[in-house]
Amino acid sequence: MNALNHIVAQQLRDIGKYLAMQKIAFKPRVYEKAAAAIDDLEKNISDMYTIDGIKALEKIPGVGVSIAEKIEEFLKTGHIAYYEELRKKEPVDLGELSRVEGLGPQSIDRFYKKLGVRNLVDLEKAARTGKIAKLEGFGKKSEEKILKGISFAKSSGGRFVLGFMMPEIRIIEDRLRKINHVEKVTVAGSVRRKKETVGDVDILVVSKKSALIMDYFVTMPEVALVIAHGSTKSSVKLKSGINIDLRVVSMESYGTALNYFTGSKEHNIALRVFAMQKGWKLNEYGLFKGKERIAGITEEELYKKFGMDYIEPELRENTGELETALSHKLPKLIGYKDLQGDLQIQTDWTDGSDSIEAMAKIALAHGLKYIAVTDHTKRLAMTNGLDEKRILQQMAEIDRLNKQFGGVIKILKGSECDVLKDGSLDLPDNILAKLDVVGVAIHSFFNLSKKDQTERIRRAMINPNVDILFHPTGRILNRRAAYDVDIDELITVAKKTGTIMEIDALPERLDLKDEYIRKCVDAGVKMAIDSDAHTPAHFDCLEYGIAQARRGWATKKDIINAWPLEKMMKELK
Ligand code: DGT
Ligand code: CA
Ligand code: CA
Ligand code: ZN
Repeated sequence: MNALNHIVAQQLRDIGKYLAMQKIAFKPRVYEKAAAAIDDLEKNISDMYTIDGIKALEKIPGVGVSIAEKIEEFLKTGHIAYYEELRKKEPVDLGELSRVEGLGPQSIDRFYKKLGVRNLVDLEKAARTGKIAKLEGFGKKSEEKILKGISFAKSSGGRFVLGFMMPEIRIIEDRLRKINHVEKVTVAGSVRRKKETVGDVDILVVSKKSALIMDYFVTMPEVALVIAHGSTKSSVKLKSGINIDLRVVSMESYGTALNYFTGSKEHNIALRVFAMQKGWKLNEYGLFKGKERIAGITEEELYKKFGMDYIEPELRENTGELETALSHKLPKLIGYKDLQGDLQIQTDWTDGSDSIEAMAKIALAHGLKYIAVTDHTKRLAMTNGLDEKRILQQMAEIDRLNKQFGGVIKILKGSECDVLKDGSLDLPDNILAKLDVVGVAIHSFFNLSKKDQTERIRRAMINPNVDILFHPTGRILNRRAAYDVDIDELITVAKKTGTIMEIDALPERLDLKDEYIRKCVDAGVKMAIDSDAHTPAHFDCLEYGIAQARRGWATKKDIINAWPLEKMMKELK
Protein backbone atom coordinates (compact mmCIF):
# COMPACT_ATOMS: atom_id res chain seq x y z
CA MET A 1 0.00 0.00 0.00
CA ASN A 2 2.78 2.30 -0.90
CA ALA A 3 2.93 4.64 -3.88
CA LEU A 4 6.31 3.63 -5.28
CA ASN A 5 5.48 -0.04 -4.76
CA HIS A 6 2.21 0.58 -6.54
CA ILE A 7 3.90 2.07 -9.63
CA VAL A 8 6.23 -0.92 -9.94
CA ALA A 9 3.33 -3.31 -9.31
CA GLN A 10 1.34 -1.63 -12.09
CA GLN A 11 4.15 -2.00 -14.60
CA LEU A 12 4.56 -5.69 -13.72
CA ARG A 13 0.84 -6.14 -13.98
CA ASP A 14 0.92 -4.52 -17.42
CA ILE A 15 3.77 -6.79 -18.51
CA GLY A 16 1.58 -9.72 -17.45
CA LYS A 17 -1.26 -8.34 -19.54
CA TYR A 18 0.96 -7.87 -22.57
CA LEU A 19 2.08 -11.47 -22.25
CA ALA A 20 -1.54 -12.57 -21.96
CA MET A 21 -2.27 -10.63 -25.15
CA GLN A 22 0.32 -12.74 -26.87
CA LYS A 23 -1.53 -15.80 -25.54
CA ILE A 24 1.52 -16.85 -23.55
CA ALA A 25 0.53 -19.38 -20.92
CA PHE A 26 1.39 -19.33 -17.21
CA LYS A 27 3.70 -16.27 -17.19
CA PRO A 28 0.91 -13.65 -17.01
CA ARG A 29 -0.21 -15.14 -13.69
CA VAL A 30 3.34 -15.01 -12.38
CA TYR A 31 3.53 -11.28 -13.06
CA GLU A 32 0.05 -10.71 -11.69
CA LYS A 33 0.93 -12.54 -8.47
CA ALA A 34 4.21 -10.70 -8.02
CA ALA A 35 2.39 -7.39 -8.58
CA ALA A 36 -0.22 -8.26 -5.96
CA ALA A 37 2.50 -9.21 -3.48
CA ILE A 38 4.31 -5.92 -4.06
CA ASP A 39 1.10 -3.98 -3.56
CA ASP A 40 0.64 -5.77 -0.26
CA LEU A 41 4.12 -5.10 1.11
CA GLU A 42 4.36 -3.04 4.24
CA LYS A 43 7.84 -1.79 3.43
CA ASN A 44 8.91 0.42 0.59
CA ILE A 45 10.75 -1.69 -2.01
CA SER A 46 13.31 1.04 -2.43
CA ASP A 47 14.16 0.84 1.29
CA MET A 48 14.28 -2.94 1.13
CA TYR A 49 16.63 -2.76 -1.81
CA THR A 50 18.87 -0.18 -0.17
CA ILE A 51 19.32 -2.39 2.87
CA ASP A 52 19.57 -5.88 1.37
CA GLY A 53 19.96 -5.44 -2.37
CA ILE A 54 18.38 -7.74 -4.91
CA LYS A 55 18.18 -10.54 -2.34
CA ALA A 56 15.51 -8.59 -0.48
CA LEU A 57 13.47 -8.37 -3.67
CA GLU A 58 13.73 -12.08 -4.35
CA LYS A 59 12.26 -12.74 -0.93
CA ILE A 60 8.98 -11.09 -1.90
CA PRO A 61 6.42 -13.88 -2.43
CA GLY A 62 6.06 -14.69 -6.10
CA VAL A 63 9.11 -12.65 -7.15
CA GLY A 64 11.76 -14.74 -8.86
CA VAL A 65 15.14 -13.74 -10.23
CA SER A 66 13.85 -12.31 -13.48
CA ILE A 67 11.20 -10.10 -11.88
CA ALA A 68 13.60 -9.06 -9.12
CA GLU A 69 15.99 -7.86 -11.82
CA LYS A 70 13.26 -5.81 -13.41
CA ILE A 71 12.43 -4.19 -10.09
CA GLU A 72 16.10 -3.48 -9.54
CA GLU A 73 16.29 -1.88 -12.96
CA PHE A 74 13.31 0.31 -12.11
CA LEU A 75 14.85 1.38 -8.81
CA LYS A 76 18.12 2.24 -10.53
CA THR A 77 16.87 3.86 -13.74
CA GLY A 78 13.24 4.77 -13.14
CA HIS A 79 11.96 2.44 -15.83
CA ILE A 80 11.80 -1.19 -16.98
CA ALA A 81 13.13 -1.51 -20.55
CA TYR A 82 11.17 -4.69 -21.21
CA TYR A 83 7.96 -2.92 -20.27
CA GLU A 84 8.78 0.10 -22.45
CA GLU A 85 9.47 -2.22 -25.37
CA LEU A 86 6.15 -4.04 -25.03
CA ARG A 87 4.39 -0.74 -24.70
CA LYS A 88 6.02 0.65 -27.81
CA LYS A 89 4.87 -2.34 -29.84
CA GLU A 90 1.33 -2.04 -28.65
CA PRO A 91 0.76 1.42 -27.21
CA VAL A 92 -2.55 0.84 -25.48
CA ASP A 93 -3.60 2.32 -22.16
CA LEU A 94 -3.86 -0.97 -20.32
CA GLY A 95 -4.71 0.59 -16.99
CA GLU A 96 -7.63 2.47 -18.47
CA LEU A 97 -8.91 -0.30 -20.74
CA SER A 98 -8.62 -2.98 -18.08
CA ARG A 99 -10.97 -0.98 -15.93
CA VAL A 100 -13.75 -1.85 -18.37
CA GLU A 101 -15.39 -4.88 -16.82
CA GLY A 102 -15.12 -8.02 -18.91
CA LEU A 103 -12.46 -6.59 -21.21
CA GLY A 104 -9.54 -9.02 -21.01
CA PRO A 105 -6.07 -8.71 -22.57
CA GLN A 106 -7.01 -10.74 -25.63
CA SER A 107 -9.97 -8.52 -26.47
CA ILE A 108 -7.80 -5.44 -25.91
CA ASP A 109 -5.28 -6.94 -28.31
CA ARG A 110 -7.89 -7.61 -30.97
CA PHE A 111 -9.52 -4.21 -30.65
CA TYR A 112 -6.12 -2.59 -31.07
CA LYS A 113 -5.11 -4.68 -34.05
CA LYS A 114 -8.46 -4.65 -35.83
CA LEU A 115 -9.85 -1.27 -34.84
CA GLY A 116 -6.87 0.73 -33.60
CA VAL A 117 -8.36 1.11 -30.13
CA ARG A 118 -5.76 2.56 -27.76
CA ASN A 119 -7.83 3.98 -24.93
CA LEU A 120 -11.29 4.43 -23.51
CA VAL A 121 -12.26 7.18 -25.97
CA ASP A 122 -11.34 4.98 -28.96
CA LEU A 123 -13.15 2.06 -27.44
CA GLU A 124 -16.31 4.02 -26.86
CA LYS A 125 -16.24 5.33 -30.42
CA ALA A 126 -15.82 1.82 -31.79
CA ALA A 127 -18.66 0.49 -29.67
CA ARG A 128 -21.00 3.37 -30.48
CA THR A 129 -20.47 2.99 -34.20
CA GLY A 130 -21.22 -0.72 -34.08
CA LYS A 131 -17.71 -1.79 -35.03
CA ILE A 132 -17.29 -4.18 -32.14
CA ALA A 133 -20.52 -6.05 -32.85
CA LYS A 134 -19.18 -6.72 -36.33
CA LEU A 135 -15.99 -8.42 -35.13
CA GLU A 136 -15.99 -12.18 -35.20
CA GLY A 137 -16.83 -13.63 -31.82
CA PHE A 138 -18.49 -10.43 -30.61
CA GLY A 139 -22.08 -9.38 -31.07
CA LYS A 140 -24.63 -6.76 -30.17
CA LYS A 141 -24.80 -8.14 -26.65
CA SER A 142 -21.09 -7.92 -25.95
CA GLU A 143 -21.03 -4.44 -27.47
CA GLU A 144 -23.74 -3.32 -25.07
CA LYS A 145 -21.88 -4.88 -22.16
CA ILE A 146 -18.75 -3.01 -23.16
CA LEU A 147 -20.65 0.28 -23.34
CA LYS A 148 -21.99 -0.35 -19.85
CA GLY A 149 -18.47 -1.10 -18.64
CA ILE A 150 -17.14 2.08 -20.24
CA SER A 151 -19.72 4.23 -18.56
CA PHE A 152 -18.75 2.79 -15.18
CA ALA A 153 -15.02 3.13 -15.87
CA LYS A 154 -15.58 6.76 -16.85
CA SER A 155 -17.61 7.65 -13.79
CA SER A 156 -14.93 6.27 -11.51
CA GLY A 157 -11.99 7.50 -13.55
CA GLY A 158 -9.40 9.96 -12.38
CA ARG A 159 -9.96 9.29 -8.71
CA PHE A 160 -7.54 7.53 -6.40
CA VAL A 161 -8.36 4.93 -3.79
CA LEU A 162 -7.73 6.67 -0.46
CA GLY A 163 -6.07 3.69 1.22
CA PHE A 164 -3.54 3.31 -1.58
CA MET A 165 -2.51 6.96 -1.45
CA MET A 166 -2.54 7.49 2.30
CA PRO A 167 0.95 6.13 3.08
CA GLU A 168 2.54 8.55 0.61
CA ILE A 169 0.39 11.44 1.83
CA ARG A 170 1.46 10.76 5.42
CA ILE A 171 5.14 10.72 4.50
CA ILE A 172 4.81 14.11 2.82
CA GLU A 173 2.75 15.50 5.69
CA ASP A 174 5.33 14.37 8.26
CA ARG A 175 8.17 15.76 6.22
CA LEU A 176 6.51 19.16 5.82
CA ARG A 177 5.90 19.24 9.54
CA LYS A 178 9.61 18.95 10.20
CA ILE A 179 10.81 21.87 8.10
CA ASN A 180 11.79 25.11 9.75
CA HIS A 181 9.22 27.88 10.15
CA VAL A 182 6.33 25.46 9.78
CA GLU A 183 3.87 25.92 12.62
CA LYS A 184 1.12 23.58 11.52
CA VAL A 185 0.42 21.10 8.72
CA THR A 186 -3.00 19.61 8.09
CA VAL A 187 -4.28 17.58 5.20
CA ALA A 188 -7.74 18.90 4.31
CA GLY A 189 -10.19 18.16 1.47
CA SER A 190 -11.67 14.76 0.77
CA VAL A 191 -8.62 13.08 2.34
CA ARG A 192 -9.52 14.57 5.71
CA ARG A 193 -13.15 13.59 5.22
CA LYS A 194 -11.83 10.07 4.46
CA LYS A 195 -13.75 9.67 1.28
CA GLU A 196 -13.16 6.25 -0.25
CA THR A 197 -11.66 7.84 -3.34
CA VAL A 198 -10.02 11.24 -3.65
CA GLY A 199 -9.52 13.53 -6.63
CA ASP A 200 -6.50 15.31 -5.23
CA VAL A 201 -4.81 16.14 -1.94
CA ASP A 202 -5.23 19.52 -0.27
CA ILE A 203 -2.67 20.49 2.35
CA LEU A 204 -2.74 23.55 4.59
CA VAL A 205 0.38 24.92 6.22
CA VAL A 206 0.63 27.70 8.77
CA SER A 207 3.91 29.56 8.39
CA LYS A 208 5.21 33.08 8.18
CA LYS A 209 7.80 32.10 5.57
CA SER A 210 5.53 31.02 2.82
CA ALA A 211 8.01 31.34 -0.06
CA LEU A 212 10.40 28.98 1.67
CA ILE A 213 7.71 26.34 2.11
CA MET A 214 6.68 26.64 -1.54
CA ASP A 215 10.26 26.23 -2.76
CA TYR A 216 10.63 23.13 -0.66
CA PHE A 217 7.28 21.69 -1.73
CA VAL A 218 7.84 21.93 -5.49
CA THR A 219 11.22 20.20 -5.25
CA MET A 220 10.19 17.20 -3.15
CA PRO A 221 11.51 13.88 -4.53
CA GLU A 222 7.98 12.60 -5.25
CA VAL A 223 7.18 15.49 -7.60
CA ALA A 224 6.81 14.63 -11.29
CA LEU A 225 5.53 17.99 -12.50
CA VAL A 226 5.07 21.47 -11.06
CA ILE A 227 1.65 22.73 -12.09
CA ALA A 228 1.76 26.07 -10.26
CA HIS A 229 4.36 27.68 -8.04
CA GLY A 230 2.91 30.73 -6.31
CA SER A 231 3.67 32.66 -3.15
CA THR A 232 0.85 31.18 -1.02
CA LYS A 233 -0.43 28.38 -3.24
CA SER A 234 1.33 25.73 -5.29
CA SER A 235 0.21 22.59 -7.07
CA VAL A 236 2.24 19.60 -8.13
CA LYS A 237 1.63 16.25 -9.73
CA LEU A 238 3.39 13.37 -8.02
CA LYS A 239 5.00 10.42 -9.77
CA SER A 240 2.21 8.28 -8.36
CA GLY A 241 -0.17 10.34 -10.50
CA ILE A 242 -2.03 12.32 -7.86
CA ASN A 243 -2.00 16.13 -7.56
CA ILE A 244 -1.33 18.02 -4.36
CA ASP A 245 -2.50 21.58 -3.70
CA LEU A 246 -0.58 23.27 -0.93
CA ARG A 247 -1.69 26.50 0.65
CA VAL A 248 0.01 28.60 3.29
CA VAL A 249 -2.39 30.43 5.60
CA SER A 250 -2.03 32.60 8.69
CA MET A 251 -2.72 31.32 12.18
CA GLU A 252 -5.57 33.76 12.79
CA SER A 253 -7.55 32.29 9.91
CA TYR A 254 -6.34 28.70 10.27
CA GLY A 255 -9.65 27.36 11.60
CA THR A 256 -11.82 28.87 8.92
CA ALA A 257 -9.30 28.04 6.19
CA LEU A 258 -9.20 24.45 7.38
CA ASN A 259 -12.96 24.37 7.48
CA TYR A 260 -13.21 25.80 3.98
CA PHE A 261 -10.62 23.50 2.43
CA THR A 262 -11.92 20.44 4.24
CA GLY A 263 -15.29 20.89 2.61
CA SER A 264 -17.29 19.34 1.38
CA LYS A 265 -18.29 22.15 -0.87
CA GLU A 266 -21.94 21.36 -0.04
CA HIS A 267 -21.21 21.52 3.69
CA ASN A 268 -19.41 24.85 3.21
CA ILE A 269 -22.25 26.36 1.26
CA ALA A 270 -24.83 25.26 3.83
CA LEU A 271 -22.73 26.64 6.70
CA ARG A 272 -22.42 29.92 4.86
CA VAL A 273 -26.19 30.13 4.65
CA PHE A 274 -26.35 29.73 8.44
CA ALA A 275 -23.88 32.61 8.71
CA MET A 276 -25.92 34.81 6.39
CA GLN A 277 -29.06 34.13 8.38
CA LYS A 278 -27.27 35.51 11.43
CA GLY A 279 -26.08 38.50 9.47
CA TRP A 280 -22.47 37.25 9.48
CA LYS A 281 -20.06 36.53 6.71
CA LEU A 282 -18.03 33.31 6.48
CA ASN A 283 -15.09 32.70 4.19
CA GLU A 284 -11.71 31.04 4.38
CA TYR A 285 -10.24 34.09 6.16
CA GLY A 286 -12.64 34.10 9.08
CA LEU A 287 -16.15 34.49 10.41
CA PHE A 288 -17.01 38.18 10.36
CA LYS A 289 -19.64 40.36 11.99
CA GLY A 290 -19.26 43.54 9.97
CA LYS A 291 -15.51 44.13 10.01
CA GLU A 292 -14.93 42.26 13.25
CA ARG A 293 -13.52 38.75 13.10
CA ILE A 294 -15.60 36.72 15.56
CA ALA A 295 -14.01 33.31 14.88
CA GLY A 296 -11.21 31.92 12.75
CA ILE A 297 -8.42 30.29 14.70
CA THR A 298 -10.01 26.91 15.34
CA GLU A 299 -12.84 24.90 13.83
CA GLU A 300 -14.21 24.10 17.30
CA GLU A 301 -14.66 27.81 17.95
CA LEU A 302 -16.30 28.25 14.57
CA TYR A 303 -18.99 25.60 15.06
CA LYS A 304 -19.52 26.81 18.63
CA LYS A 305 -20.30 30.33 17.42
CA PHE A 306 -23.19 28.82 15.46
CA GLY A 307 -24.41 27.03 18.58
CA MET A 308 -23.41 23.71 17.04
CA ASP A 309 -21.47 20.77 18.38
CA TYR A 310 -18.18 20.09 16.64
CA ILE A 311 -18.75 18.17 13.41
CA GLU A 312 -16.24 15.45 12.59
CA PRO A 313 -14.79 15.82 9.05
CA GLU A 314 -16.19 12.43 8.02
CA LEU A 315 -19.71 13.80 8.48
CA ARG A 316 -19.31 16.98 6.47
CA GLU A 317 -21.31 16.12 3.37
CA ASN A 318 -24.40 18.23 4.08
CA THR A 319 -26.58 15.23 4.71
CA GLY A 320 -28.15 16.56 7.88
CA GLU A 321 -25.03 16.99 10.03
CA LEU A 322 -25.43 20.77 10.46
CA GLU A 323 -29.03 20.57 11.69
CA THR A 324 -28.15 17.62 13.94
CA ALA A 325 -25.17 19.52 15.38
CA LEU A 326 -27.47 22.43 16.11
CA SER A 327 -29.83 20.22 18.10
CA HIS A 328 -26.83 18.56 19.84
CA LYS A 329 -27.85 15.13 18.61
CA LEU A 330 -24.75 14.10 16.66
CA PRO A 331 -23.78 10.49 17.35
CA LYS A 332 -20.54 9.74 19.14
CA LEU A 333 -18.80 8.08 16.20
CA ILE A 334 -16.86 4.86 16.57
CA GLY A 335 -13.24 5.77 17.30
CA TYR A 336 -10.14 4.73 15.37
CA LYS A 337 -8.96 2.64 18.33
CA ASP A 338 -12.27 1.03 19.19
CA LEU A 339 -12.01 -2.35 17.46
CA GLN A 340 -11.43 -5.37 19.70
CA GLY A 341 -11.60 -8.07 17.06
CA ASP A 342 -11.62 -8.87 13.38
CA LEU A 343 -14.13 -11.29 11.93
CA GLN A 344 -12.72 -11.94 8.47
CA ILE A 345 -9.21 -13.27 7.96
CA GLN A 346 -7.75 -15.61 5.35
CA THR A 347 -4.72 -17.78 5.97
CA ASP A 348 -2.35 -20.02 4.02
CA TRP A 349 -4.94 -22.77 4.29
CA THR A 350 -6.41 -20.99 1.25
CA ASP A 351 -5.37 -17.78 -0.51
CA GLY A 352 -3.86 -15.97 2.47
CA SER A 353 -0.09 -15.56 2.67
CA ASP A 354 0.52 -16.52 6.30
CA SER A 355 -0.30 -19.23 8.83
CA ILE A 356 -3.12 -18.94 11.36
CA GLU A 357 -0.52 -18.52 14.08
CA ALA A 358 1.30 -15.73 12.25
CA MET A 359 -1.92 -13.89 11.51
CA ALA A 360 -2.99 -14.18 15.15
CA LYS A 361 0.32 -12.73 16.30
CA ILE A 362 0.01 -9.78 13.94
CA ALA A 363 -3.57 -9.23 15.07
CA LEU A 364 -2.36 -9.22 18.64
CA ALA A 365 0.29 -6.66 17.75
CA HIS A 366 -2.50 -4.51 16.33
CA GLY A 367 -4.21 -4.61 19.72
CA LEU A 368 -6.93 -7.07 18.77
CA LYS A 369 -8.31 -9.52 21.32
CA TYR A 370 -10.01 -11.94 18.96
CA ILE A 371 -10.00 -12.92 15.28
CA ALA A 372 -12.10 -15.24 13.20
CA VAL A 373 -10.28 -17.41 10.68
CA THR A 374 -12.56 -17.39 7.67
CA ASP A 375 -10.90 -19.19 4.82
CA HIS A 376 -12.65 -19.71 1.51
CA THR A 377 -14.62 -22.85 0.74
CA LYS A 378 -14.18 -25.53 -1.89
CA ARG A 379 -16.09 -23.98 -4.77
CA LEU A 380 -13.38 -21.33 -4.98
CA ALA A 381 -10.96 -23.92 -6.24
CA MET A 382 -8.33 -21.37 -7.31
CA THR A 383 -7.94 -20.36 -3.67
CA ASN A 384 -7.66 -24.01 -2.61
CA GLY A 385 -10.94 -23.51 -0.74
CA LEU A 386 -11.67 -25.80 2.20
CA ASP A 387 -13.88 -28.86 1.94
CA GLU A 388 -15.52 -30.60 4.90
CA LYS A 389 -12.45 -32.63 5.71
CA ARG A 390 -9.95 -29.77 5.68
CA ILE A 391 -12.14 -27.40 7.66
CA LEU A 392 -12.42 -30.03 10.40
CA GLN A 393 -8.64 -30.29 10.39
CA GLN A 394 -8.40 -26.54 10.58
CA MET A 395 -10.76 -26.48 13.55
CA ALA A 396 -8.49 -28.92 15.39
CA GLU A 397 -5.50 -26.72 14.58
CA ILE A 398 -7.33 -23.69 15.97
CA ASP A 399 -8.06 -25.57 19.20
CA ARG A 400 -4.38 -26.34 19.48
CA LEU A 401 -3.37 -22.73 18.84
CA ASN A 402 -5.89 -21.35 21.32
CA LYS A 403 -4.27 -23.52 23.99
CA GLN A 404 -0.86 -22.34 22.93
CA PHE A 405 -1.85 -18.66 23.07
CA GLY A 406 -3.35 -19.24 26.53
CA GLY A 407 -6.03 -16.61 26.08
CA VAL A 408 -3.97 -13.54 25.08
CA ILE A 409 -5.91 -13.66 21.84
CA LYS A 410 -8.88 -15.85 20.98
CA ILE A 411 -9.02 -17.46 17.55
CA LEU A 412 -12.56 -18.16 16.43
CA LYS A 413 -13.42 -20.89 13.95
CA GLY A 414 -15.04 -19.45 10.92
CA SER A 415 -15.62 -19.59 7.22
CA GLU A 416 -16.07 -17.35 4.22
CA CYS A 417 -18.59 -19.77 2.85
CA ASP A 418 -19.37 -19.39 -0.82
CA VAL A 419 -22.98 -18.71 -1.77
CA LEU A 420 -23.89 -20.87 -4.75
CA LYS A 421 -26.04 -19.66 -7.61
CA ASP A 422 -29.30 -20.75 -6.01
CA GLY A 423 -28.49 -19.30 -2.59
CA SER A 424 -27.48 -22.59 -1.05
CA LEU A 425 -24.13 -22.79 0.70
CA ASP A 426 -20.85 -24.46 -0.18
CA LEU A 427 -20.60 -26.32 3.16
CA PRO A 428 -23.29 -28.48 4.79
CA ASP A 429 -25.22 -27.21 7.79
CA ASN A 430 -23.74 -29.77 10.17
CA ILE A 431 -20.28 -28.30 9.53
CA LEU A 432 -21.46 -24.68 9.66
CA ALA A 433 -23.13 -25.40 13.00
CA LYS A 434 -19.74 -26.31 14.46
CA LEU A 435 -18.19 -22.95 13.56
CA ASP A 436 -18.15 -19.86 15.76
CA VAL A 437 -18.52 -17.35 12.93
CA VAL A 438 -20.03 -18.12 9.57
CA GLY A 439 -19.61 -15.45 6.94
CA VAL A 440 -21.14 -15.88 3.52
CA ALA A 441 -20.09 -14.19 0.32
CA ILE A 442 -20.82 -14.00 -3.38
CA HIS A 443 -17.88 -14.76 -5.67
CA SER A 444 -19.67 -15.78 -8.86
CA PHE A 445 -22.70 -15.00 -11.04
CA PHE A 446 -22.42 -11.25 -10.56
CA ASN A 447 -24.75 -10.70 -13.48
CA LEU A 448 -27.97 -12.15 -12.12
CA SER A 449 -31.00 -9.89 -12.29
CA LYS A 450 -31.59 -7.71 -9.26
CA LYS A 451 -34.51 -9.88 -8.22
CA ASP A 452 -32.59 -13.15 -8.51
CA GLN A 453 -29.45 -11.79 -6.86
CA THR A 454 -31.44 -10.41 -3.93
CA GLU A 455 -33.32 -13.68 -3.54
CA ARG A 456 -30.08 -15.66 -3.74
CA ILE A 457 -28.51 -13.64 -0.93
CA ARG A 458 -31.71 -13.65 1.10
CA ARG A 459 -31.69 -17.45 1.04
CA ALA A 460 -28.17 -17.50 2.38
CA MET A 461 -29.00 -14.98 5.12
CA ILE A 462 -32.00 -16.86 6.45
CA ASN A 463 -29.84 -19.91 7.15
CA PRO A 464 -29.74 -20.08 10.97
CA ASN A 465 -26.01 -20.86 10.87
CA VAL A 466 -25.12 -17.75 8.90
CA ASP A 467 -23.86 -14.86 11.01
CA ILE A 468 -22.39 -12.29 8.65
CA LEU A 469 -22.89 -11.23 5.05
CA PHE A 470 -19.37 -10.48 3.84
CA HIS A 471 -18.74 -7.58 1.39
CA PRO A 472 -22.49 -7.32 0.74
CA THR A 473 -22.44 -5.60 -2.67
CA GLY A 474 -19.27 -7.03 -4.23
CA ARG A 475 -17.97 -3.78 -5.63
CA ILE A 476 -14.28 -3.10 -6.26
CA LEU A 477 -13.56 0.62 -6.46
CA ASN A 478 -12.45 1.83 -9.89
CA ARG A 479 -12.70 -1.74 -11.19
CA ARG A 480 -16.03 -3.40 -10.69
CA ALA A 481 -19.47 -2.00 -9.98
CA ALA A 482 -21.61 -3.52 -7.26
CA TYR A 483 -23.79 -6.37 -8.42
CA ASP A 484 -27.40 -5.43 -8.85
CA VAL A 485 -29.06 -6.07 -5.53
CA ASP A 486 -31.87 -4.54 -3.51
CA ILE A 487 -29.92 -3.22 -0.55
CA ASP A 488 -33.01 -2.07 1.33
CA GLU A 489 -34.41 -5.58 1.08
CA LEU A 490 -31.14 -7.08 2.35
CA ILE A 491 -31.16 -4.68 5.30
CA THR A 492 -34.73 -5.73 6.08
CA VAL A 493 -33.72 -9.39 5.93
CA ALA A 494 -30.68 -8.66 8.11
CA LYS A 495 -32.92 -7.03 10.70
CA LYS A 496 -35.40 -9.89 10.66
CA THR A 497 -32.82 -12.67 10.82
CA GLY A 498 -30.21 -10.94 12.99
CA THR A 499 -27.60 -11.24 10.27
CA ILE A 500 -24.62 -8.91 10.61
CA MET A 501 -23.68 -6.77 7.60
CA GLU A 502 -19.98 -6.42 6.96
CA ILE A 503 -17.96 -3.31 6.28
CA ASP A 504 -15.02 -4.82 4.45
CA ALA A 505 -12.04 -2.58 5.19
CA LEU A 506 -9.89 -3.38 2.15
CA PRO A 507 -9.35 0.03 0.53
CA GLU A 508 -10.70 -1.12 -2.83
CA ARG A 509 -13.80 -2.66 -1.34
CA LEU A 510 -15.09 -0.53 1.53
CA ASP A 511 -18.22 -2.48 1.08
CA LEU A 512 -20.71 -1.43 2.57
CA LYS A 513 -20.43 2.11 1.29
CA ASP A 514 -21.17 5.02 3.62
CA GLU A 515 -24.72 5.59 2.46
CA TYR A 516 -25.63 1.94 3.12
CA ILE A 517 -23.94 1.95 6.51
CA ARG A 518 -26.16 4.82 7.49
CA LYS A 519 -29.21 2.85 6.36
CA CYS A 520 -28.11 -0.03 8.61
CA VAL A 521 -27.58 2.36 11.53
CA ASP A 522 -31.05 3.79 11.00
CA ALA A 523 -32.59 0.33 10.74
CA GLY A 524 -30.78 -0.92 13.84
CA VAL A 525 -28.89 -3.55 11.84
CA LYS A 526 -25.52 -4.40 13.37
CA MET A 527 -22.31 -4.40 11.37
CA ALA A 528 -18.77 -5.76 11.63
CA ILE A 529 -15.68 -3.94 10.36
CA ASP A 530 -13.34 -6.61 9.00
CA SER A 531 -9.88 -6.39 7.49
CA ASP A 532 -10.50 -9.28 5.05
CA ALA A 533 -6.76 -9.73 5.60
CA HIS A 534 -5.00 -12.04 3.19
CA THR A 535 -1.62 -10.85 4.41
CA PRO A 536 -0.30 -9.14 7.58
CA ALA A 537 -0.20 -5.70 5.94
CA HIS A 538 -3.96 -5.79 5.53
CA PHE A 539 -4.55 -5.27 9.25
CA ASP A 540 -3.53 -1.66 8.63
CA CYS A 541 -6.60 -1.34 6.46
CA LEU A 542 -8.96 -1.59 9.42
CA GLU A 543 -8.49 2.16 9.69
CA TYR A 544 -10.27 2.68 6.37
CA GLY A 545 -13.15 0.45 7.43
CA ILE A 546 -13.53 2.53 10.59
CA ALA A 547 -13.39 5.73 8.51
CA GLN A 548 -16.14 4.39 6.29
CA ALA A 549 -18.23 3.46 9.34
CA ARG A 550 -17.78 6.99 10.67
CA ARG A 551 -18.88 8.40 7.33
CA GLY A 552 -21.99 6.27 7.80
CA TRP A 553 -22.65 7.81 11.24
CA ALA A 554 -21.92 4.52 13.04
CA THR A 555 -21.19 4.35 16.77
CA LYS A 556 -19.62 1.60 18.85
CA LYS A 557 -23.08 0.29 19.49
CA ASP A 558 -23.54 -0.47 15.79
CA ILE A 559 -20.28 -2.37 15.28
CA ILE A 560 -20.16 -5.76 16.98
CA ASN A 561 -16.41 -6.24 16.79
CA ALA A 562 -15.98 -3.08 18.82
CA TRP A 563 -17.50 -5.11 21.65
CA PRO A 564 -15.84 -7.55 24.06
CA LEU A 565 -15.75 -11.15 22.85
CA GLU A 566 -18.55 -12.54 25.03
CA LYS A 567 -20.96 -9.77 24.15
CA MET A 568 -20.08 -10.05 20.47
CA MET A 569 -20.64 -13.82 20.46
CA LYS A 570 -24.09 -13.36 21.97
CA GLU A 571 -25.06 -11.12 19.09
CA LEU A 572 -24.28 -13.87 16.56
CA LYS A 573 -27.08 -16.27 15.71
P1 DGT B 1 -11.84 15.75 -4.34
O1 DGT B 1 -10.51 16.43 -4.40
O2 DGT B 1 -12.56 15.78 -5.62
O3 DGT B 1 -11.76 14.38 -3.80
O4 DGT B 1 -12.80 16.56 -3.32
P2 DGT B 1 -12.45 17.78 -2.38
O5 DGT B 1 -13.62 17.92 -1.47
O6 DGT B 1 -11.13 17.62 -1.74
O7 DGT B 1 -12.50 19.01 -3.37
P3 DGT B 1 -11.39 20.02 -3.90
O8 DGT B 1 -10.02 19.46 -3.84
O9 DGT B 1 -11.87 20.46 -5.22
O10 DGT B 1 -11.50 21.24 -2.92
C1 DGT B 1 -11.10 21.18 -1.57
C2 DGT B 1 -12.13 21.86 -0.72
O11 DGT B 1 -12.19 23.25 -1.05
C3 DGT B 1 -13.54 21.38 -0.92
O12 DGT B 1 -13.81 20.22 -0.17
C4 DGT B 1 -14.34 22.55 -0.47
C5 DGT B 1 -13.51 23.72 -0.89
N1 DGT B 1 -14.01 24.24 -2.16
C6 DGT B 1 -13.51 24.01 -3.38
N2 DGT B 1 -14.24 24.67 -4.32
C7 DGT B 1 -15.25 25.28 -3.66
C8 DGT B 1 -16.33 26.13 -4.05
O13 DGT B 1 -16.54 26.42 -5.22
N3 DGT B 1 -17.14 26.58 -3.07
C9 DGT B 1 -16.95 26.27 -1.76
N4 DGT B 1 -17.78 26.74 -0.85
N5 DGT B 1 -15.95 25.49 -1.37
C10 DGT B 1 -15.10 25.02 -2.29
CA1 CA C 1 -9.20 17.42 -2.85
CA1 CA D 1 -7.88 20.48 -4.53
ZN1 ZN E 1 -11.69 -13.37 0.19
